Amino acid sequence: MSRVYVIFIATLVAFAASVSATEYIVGDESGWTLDFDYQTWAQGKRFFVGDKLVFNYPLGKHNVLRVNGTSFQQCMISSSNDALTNGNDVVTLLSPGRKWYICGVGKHCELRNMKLVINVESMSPAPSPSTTSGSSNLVIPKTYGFVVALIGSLLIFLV
Ligand SMILES: *[C@@H]1O[C@H](CO)[C@@H](O)[C@H](O)[C@H]1NC(C)=O
Ligand SMILES: [Cu+2]
Repeated sequence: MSRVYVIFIATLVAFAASVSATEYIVGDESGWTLDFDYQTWAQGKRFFVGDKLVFNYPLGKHNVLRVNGTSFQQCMISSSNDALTNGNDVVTLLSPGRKWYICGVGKHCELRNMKLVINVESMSPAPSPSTTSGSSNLVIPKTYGFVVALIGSLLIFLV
């Protein structure tokens, strides 16, 4: 009986860890584009350390700059900002706190609303190294992982 219990717990932990990091497609189907309301998009979402933001846009049309709050307000681009430019840019949220992202092309930030601010929370299970490939566009909610873990564990328990 105790062996089954150990398997139950191990399965729970393994499943939860493997699917708990959420990948957010910024702007969903619209992607990273002009005149999209990214503040409304971010509303109601909870971002945790280990989650990822994916910025999708046609190569060369836009870019992604991680900036501080001041630069965000003023849409100020400095040469010290490393731009992400490949059109399918994956940003892993590595630390808690406010994170600011703007587009550095033309006046997209100032005039076309290409700016996103989010708050990253620290509470999260450690992301599994196997989920860092960034090739998947699947958004897997945390609750789904838990349900899968629960069902998987129950199956083992019943066998
Ligand atoms: C914000 O970033 C800009 C541009 O990189 C820099 O000049 C400025 O000093 C930064 N401000 C703060 C408060 O760190
Ligand atoms: Cu842009």
